Amino acid sequence: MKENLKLIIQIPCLNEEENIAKTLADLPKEIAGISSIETLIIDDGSNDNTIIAAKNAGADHVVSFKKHKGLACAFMAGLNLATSKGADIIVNTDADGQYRGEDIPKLIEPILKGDADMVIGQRDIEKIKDFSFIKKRLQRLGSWVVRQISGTKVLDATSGFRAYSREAALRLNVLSDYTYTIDTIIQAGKKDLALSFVNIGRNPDVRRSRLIRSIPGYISQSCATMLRIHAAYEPLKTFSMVGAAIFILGSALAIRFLYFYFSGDGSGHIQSLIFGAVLLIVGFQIAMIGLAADLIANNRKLIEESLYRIKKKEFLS
Ligand SMILES: Nc1nc2c(ncn2[C@@H]2O[C@H](COP(=O)(O)OP(=O)(O)O)[C@@H](O)[C@H]2O)c(=O)[nH]1
Ligand SMILES: [Mg+2]
Repeated sequence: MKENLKLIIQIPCLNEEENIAKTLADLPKEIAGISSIETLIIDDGSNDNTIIAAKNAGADHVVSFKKHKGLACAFMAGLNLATSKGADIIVNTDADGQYRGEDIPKLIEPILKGDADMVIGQRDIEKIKDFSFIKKRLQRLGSWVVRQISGTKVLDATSGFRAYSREAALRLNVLSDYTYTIDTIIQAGKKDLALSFVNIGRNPDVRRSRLIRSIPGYISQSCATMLRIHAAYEPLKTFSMVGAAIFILGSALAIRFLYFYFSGDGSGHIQSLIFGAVLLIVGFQIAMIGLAADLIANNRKLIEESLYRIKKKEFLS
């Protein structure tokens, strides 16, 4: 890696007037191997005095959305801004002090060593007293699903405490407006970015989570994200699997009908013949949609490559 490395620590905020000063004060002022550390606050249209509090507490860069846009949007704006300001490494942390500044050197170490593009700080979910039994089970199940989809070894998929190399920051494109945590892991897996994991500590919650307002809402949002991102990167696989399942069911019904037909009892099974034919058509159509989606996904790959090259040039100056 080059010398004079710049680390930017970004903190997306929504109404964090009360916590931001303490969180900023907890961040390390120097780290071996890093020549400058700057902080970046992305205020998502807060209606309290988050911006003033952050500026008073010495934040280096503060951007503010006039209107609330969602955490994923703030996260992406942070990555783009940090890279435009010359960051070689970007750390994302929460404003409510859940994560510990003292863990940042450990978090960026795999990037400094040249071993990783993205590092996830993993909490020991079972030991978190603030998480209910159900939330712990869901976190583990969710991380398992993300592991299957992304082909990575992530254990704490929803951790927001992460480090990104400049390369990863230029490559990731989050389109959802709610969560970026799952989306970025799947993208890292699909884009062959090198992922590392480090174990981190955690401070007790100072307030309720604003992201997980209700568990059913959170589950449905997360499932939708996983489905969409999986379909975006593996469209042929996703659609042809669904299409094939329906097609096989239709074929079974058609074979059943043919059996009766040749046994001389065809007229009594017209209903199942119609149902079978419908399933065959629907299954085939879904597989065809997969082909169209695959063509669109190829375009996404080209567009992402162009965007990467544009950003790389644009942020160089
Ligand atoms: N930009 C933005 N940040 C948010 C939003 N909701 C929460 N945050 C920030 O994201 C971080 C994590 O939020 P939090 O409510 O603590 O959720 P938790 O991770 O489940 O504890 C904090 O820094 C919040 O200020 C939002 O809608 N937009
Ligand atoms: Mg929190």
